[in-house]
Amino acid sequence: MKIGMVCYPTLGGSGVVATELGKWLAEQGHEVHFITYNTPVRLGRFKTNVFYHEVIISDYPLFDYPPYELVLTSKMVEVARDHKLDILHVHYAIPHASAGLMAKKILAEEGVSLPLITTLHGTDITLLGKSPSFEPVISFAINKSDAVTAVSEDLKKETYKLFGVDREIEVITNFICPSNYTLSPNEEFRKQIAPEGQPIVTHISNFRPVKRILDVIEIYALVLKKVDARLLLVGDGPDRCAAEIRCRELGIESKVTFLGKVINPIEPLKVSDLFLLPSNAESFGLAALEAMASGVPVVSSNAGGIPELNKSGVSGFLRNVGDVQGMAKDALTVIENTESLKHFKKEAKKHSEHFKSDLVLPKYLALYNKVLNGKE
Ligand code: GMT
Repeated sequence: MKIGMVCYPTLGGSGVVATELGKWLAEQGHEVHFITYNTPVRLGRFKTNVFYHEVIISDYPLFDYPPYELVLTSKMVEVARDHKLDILHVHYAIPHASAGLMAKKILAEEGVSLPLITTLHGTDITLLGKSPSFEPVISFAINKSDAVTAVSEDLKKETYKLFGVDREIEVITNFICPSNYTLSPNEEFRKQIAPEGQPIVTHISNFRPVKRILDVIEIYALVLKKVDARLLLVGDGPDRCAAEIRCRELGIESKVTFLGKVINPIEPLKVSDLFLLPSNAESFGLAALEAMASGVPVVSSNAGGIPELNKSGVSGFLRNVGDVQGMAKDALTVIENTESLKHFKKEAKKHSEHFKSDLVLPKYLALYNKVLNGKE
C-alpha cells in the first residue's frame, strides 16, 4: 500500500504518533510518504520505504499570513499523483483535515479516488477546534473524511459533544514501540541530576497552560518537605519562565533541572522514578505512556483520556485537576520507600504493554483495508 502521512513534524504527540506509525508501516513493507514542512523529528535515520516531501512556502509581500494550507493541499495532490497514493492519512484536524479534503476533491475531478483518514489528537478538538474560528470547517472535514479515528474514548465522546458530527469515529489509542525502550539508563546523566542517588521526579511537555506546569512545581515542593528528591523538567514553551520564577521564589531552584527540548524523551525517562502529568485537559497523554514503558509510575490528573491509560493504584495514581496536595501525597506513596517504588515501577511497565505497537497499529492497517476494499 502507498500511504501519504500528513502531520506536524515537531516533538508534539500527534507528530510522534504519525511518525512512529509511518515507520511501523514501512517495516511491514508499505510505502510511506510524509508530507510536512520539516523532517519529522522522530523519523531518525534513513529507512527503507520512507520518503519525505517538504511543503515549502515562498515569501510574497502581499501575504501578511503565509497560505500554508493551500501549499500543503497542492503538495498532497502532487505526491498523490506522482506516487499513486492509495490512502491519505492526516494527523491533527487543523488544518490537515480540511487540506486533505480539498486534495481529495481536486483528485476526484481527475477521476482519481484518494480515501482520506483523519486522526483527531486532542487540542484540535478540545481547545482550538471548538472555537467558532475553526468549528464549521473542522465539522465539515470530519464528516466528509472516509474514516475518522480518535486517540481515546474520551476524545471520541468530546468530538460528538462539541461538533455537529454524526459519523462513526473509531478509537485507536496511542502506542509504544518496545524496541525504543531497550536503551540502558545513562548513569552519568542520572548522577548529574541526582548526585546522591535521590529519586528523580520528571515532567515532559510543551509547557503550555493546559499542562499546569506550576502545579508540577507545587507538587514537587510539597514532596521535597518529606523526601530529598530532584525535579527534572523536559521541554519548553510559554510557561517555562513562570516555572523558573516560581522555583526561585520557593528557594528550590538548585534542586530543579530545566533540560529544555530533547528529541528522545526516553533518555531522561530511563533515569526517572516518577512522572507528573497534572494537565487540565489531555486526550490521551502519550508522555505518560512513554514514562510507563520506561518503568516510571505516573501521578496525574484524571482529565480527559488519562484514566484510560493510568490505572490508580497500579501504574500510579489519579486526582482531580488542581488537587496539588493529593498528587503530592500520591507521589510520596510511590517514592517514599524502595519497596513501593520497585513495585510501582514494575506495574507501570507491565501496564504499558497493553499499548504495544503490535497490538495497536494493525488497527490502522485494518481501517485502511476497510476503506479501500470494504473489508477488514
Ligand atoms: O498538547 C500536546 O500535548 C501536544 C498534542 C499534539 O497534538 O501534538 O498532543 C495531543 O496528542 C497526543 C497524541 O495523540 C496525545 O497523547 C495528547 O494527550 C494530546 N494533548 C492534549 O490533549 C492536550
